[in-house]
Amino acid sequence: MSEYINKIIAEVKAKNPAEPEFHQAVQEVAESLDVVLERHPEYKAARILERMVEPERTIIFRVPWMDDQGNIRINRGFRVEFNSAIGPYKGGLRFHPSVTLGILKFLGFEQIFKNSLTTLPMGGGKGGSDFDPKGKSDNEVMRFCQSFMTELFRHIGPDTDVPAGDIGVGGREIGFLFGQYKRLRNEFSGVLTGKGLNWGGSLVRPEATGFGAVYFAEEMLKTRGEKIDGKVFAVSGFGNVAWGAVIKINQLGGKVVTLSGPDGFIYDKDGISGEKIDYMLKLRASAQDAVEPYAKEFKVPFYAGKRPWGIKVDVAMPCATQNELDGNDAKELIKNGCICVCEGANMPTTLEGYKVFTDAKILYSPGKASNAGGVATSGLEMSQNSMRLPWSREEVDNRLHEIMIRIHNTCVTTADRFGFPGNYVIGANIAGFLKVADAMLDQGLV
Ligand code: NDP
Ligand code: 2IT
Repeated sequence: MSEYINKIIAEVKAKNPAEPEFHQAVQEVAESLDVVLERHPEYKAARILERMVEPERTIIFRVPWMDDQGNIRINRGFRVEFNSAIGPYKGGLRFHPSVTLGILKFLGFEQIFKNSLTTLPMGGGKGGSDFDPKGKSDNEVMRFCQSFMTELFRHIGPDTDVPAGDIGVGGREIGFLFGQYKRLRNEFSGVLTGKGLNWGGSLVRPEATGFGAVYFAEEMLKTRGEKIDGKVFAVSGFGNVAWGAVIKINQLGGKVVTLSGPDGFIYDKDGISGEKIDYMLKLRASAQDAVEPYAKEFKVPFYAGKRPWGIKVDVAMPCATQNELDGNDAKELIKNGCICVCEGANMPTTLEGYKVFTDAKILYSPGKASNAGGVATSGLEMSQNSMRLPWSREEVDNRLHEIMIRIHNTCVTTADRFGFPGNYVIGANIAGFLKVADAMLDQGLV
């Protein structure tokens, strides 16, 4: 690695202590960009990467709310507005007790490159709270969301910053957030995506991240003359992304044999299909943080405290959370004959895992490329809101599919052009970077 890149990484670590996930995301991207910055001294001269690792704006606020027993609770809210060079800040909100500034900075940083890859005009941002939705009533979630939006509303808007869902934030939360925004602004606008179908939401948005990731896996497999039909998949998580992925894998003839939660994983050798997929929605809505009830309901084995990466499968799709697949898991997958790892979650693989996959030369895609279908469909929701015209399911799905094919091709051709054939991480990072970097050059010192 060049001295220049090592220096940037060291500075980010020194300046942002106690943010290991942010360091990890920056390191992966910065190392990929070494070759670009060597070839293009203009980016170095303008200190583009140094500017990119610093959010344009970070908002941190108090979120007081009252629980059902009348106790006052206090959480912390965040919005990291990372980069607006190619469009309004765009990215999800995460409600999970593990949320910290560092987690949201890693997610916001990744979002810059992901959104750039979608080909749609969206900048990068991320937000959320350390609020724990586990075991909360609908009324408690509503009061929390209203309090959260009572501060956030002054910082966002359809042309400024457009939040959406992520872990712990789905249709219900977007509804409460939207209602409060509308009330405070006296304005009905496309300020959030992932809205309900009756009030400006887009068809296919709930399924989009999972569908998009499977479309991406299909393209990867094609490069080796393979297809989804007949393949066995390990999926982790059981939330929104995992659900969409399981539906699409089934539609294309694949079989999913695992799901996971913070409590462990289930192994269903007959495949998760039909009513079992609908059961995933119930499991998610129960907010119990556990996948074990699936094992009881369908009488399949449950492995407490374990991850699903030791099961023999053709394709692995981590769809739960960051750093859920490490170097040992990666070796285990390869030992068992896995040929493709397609990330649905954001940064689910550690840097060691990435190295294992690259050395083994298996198909491996980073989340910022393969899970971009979610935010891309959010972009399509924004277009429909601006036109005030909804598109049909087929229209949205076709556009999503085309976007995923295009992102795949961009990753492949960019990796080739810069001398790393088959490396989707480098392809995605460079392609995502170039568009944003050029926009920043055009816009002067901002
Ligand atoms: P959900 O809240 O719907 O589901 C998240 C899943 O991961 C749940 O099964 C959850 O279990 C599990 N999980 C959460 N935290 C942990 C943890 N610390 N350890 C183990 N399991 C955990 O979220 P999504 O499906 O929306 O998000 C999943 C991933 O996909 C995240 O990385 C997210 O950033 C990413 N993503 C989401 C997009 C979207 O449009 N929703 C778009 C692109 C990426 P539990 O809740 O019980 O803890
Ligand atoms: O990580 C992600 O891309 C998301 N959570 C979706 C963001 C969005 O704005 O739809």
